[in-house]
Amino acid sequence: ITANAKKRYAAGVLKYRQMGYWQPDYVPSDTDVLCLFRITPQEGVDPVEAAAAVAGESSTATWTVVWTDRLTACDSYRAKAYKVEPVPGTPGQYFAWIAYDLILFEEGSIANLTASIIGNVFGFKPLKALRLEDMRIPVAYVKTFKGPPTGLIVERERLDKFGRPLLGATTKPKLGLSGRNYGRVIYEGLKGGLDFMKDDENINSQPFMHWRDRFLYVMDGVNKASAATGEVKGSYLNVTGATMEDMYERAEFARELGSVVVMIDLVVGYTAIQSMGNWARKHDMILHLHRAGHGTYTRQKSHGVSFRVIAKWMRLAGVDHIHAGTAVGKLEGDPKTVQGYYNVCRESHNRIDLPRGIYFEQDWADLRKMMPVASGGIHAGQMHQLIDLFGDDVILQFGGGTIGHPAGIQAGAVANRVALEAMVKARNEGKDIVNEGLEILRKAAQSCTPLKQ
Ligand code: CAP
Ligand code: MG
Repeated sequence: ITANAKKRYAAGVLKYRQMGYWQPDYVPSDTDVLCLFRITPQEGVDPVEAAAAVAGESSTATWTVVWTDRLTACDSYRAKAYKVEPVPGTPGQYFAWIAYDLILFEEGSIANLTASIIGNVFGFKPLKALRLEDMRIPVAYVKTFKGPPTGLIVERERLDKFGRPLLGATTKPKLGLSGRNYGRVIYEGLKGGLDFMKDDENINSQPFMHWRDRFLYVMDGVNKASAATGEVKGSYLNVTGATMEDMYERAEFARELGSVVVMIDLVVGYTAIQSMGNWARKHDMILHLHRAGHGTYTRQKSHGVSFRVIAKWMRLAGVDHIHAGTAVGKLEGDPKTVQGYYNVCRESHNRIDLPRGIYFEQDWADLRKMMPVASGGIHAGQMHQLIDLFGDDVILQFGGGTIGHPAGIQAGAVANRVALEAMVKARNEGKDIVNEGLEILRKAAQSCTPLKQ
């Protein structure tokens, strides 16, 4: 920011406040979209002015008054910054609450919603940093989205698995296996006791294994493991591709082969995710969403978009599984914050819960629930922590934590299943699994060599 610009900002040359984007008396209506932004104004920029600028640029305004404003019902079209407060304990940062009239958004379109809310403002000069912390989607807008195609309740019914977390594993190494060897990993993991296996985020259709090869060998493994165990099993076939046509073709083939689930990745974009949600809804398929790339914009605490907001958008868009972090394991995450993400996925109504980062009540109007997925460097030795943190409605996914077992993949799966069942049983008997967790695992390992190993 140049000294001159600084002076202009400091002098209030930006006119958003005067233009009506700051309305401290405004009482949000039940149909408004509400946003909570964390703003870090440049030095000398008044936080209220900065909040008004965010409201302006994310709704109707540009940097100056335009004649054509007079040709619209600008009072209701303007977003309103209605509250600004310093963030406790973080000098220089402010929370800004902004309300948007429902008329500003196209029905059922994440692309349209986000083009406004995160469209221009993150590169805005008067701000050093900006973070979208939370959103309240009014019920009237929720009802214009179709939501998860299957939802966690129907998923459990289809799988016939209740009263415990589901178990999965990402096939490793991420890249390089041939179709035949890949299929063997799927069989071993499922036969050993996992409910799901999973393609990794970057496995699509590479020279060493084309997608059709993968799908054929994977489904061979799934069918053999289902026959051997008598359980419904699945493997998330990653249908992510370069075009929608590719993705539909891959998904159709997965369906023809009898897969219960297909997978896509956040990198395909919001519109593609909604289209795949429609496809899954039409064909009664479970839709798994991996979140590759999210850390580029969710990780920094003062800039970007919180994952709780992404989770809300994805519930509207319509996916059934969503990676939501672990708090233990190899990837960054604070336990309470991560629990907040899980609650966004699987509660029918979110209450305000500040320690977990839930700033708004959110009525989901019976939109189905997503199954959160815990993954990233976790293993059976953390079973007590994972169950304590996340309860039963979660998929615990151990990639390296299955395939890295010293006695092989099937042994890894056995260890995870035995650890899971021992821990759920102990919890149901009222044991203190947090403090006695390792003891419970050791006891279970006495009659299970793979777990002991
Ligand atoms: C996990 C994983 C997942 C990450 C994604 C990986 O493998 O397959 O992509 O967990 O993170 O590639 O790292 P491991 P998140 O189980 O072997 O660690 O779930 O947080 O989106
Ligand atoms: Mg991965």
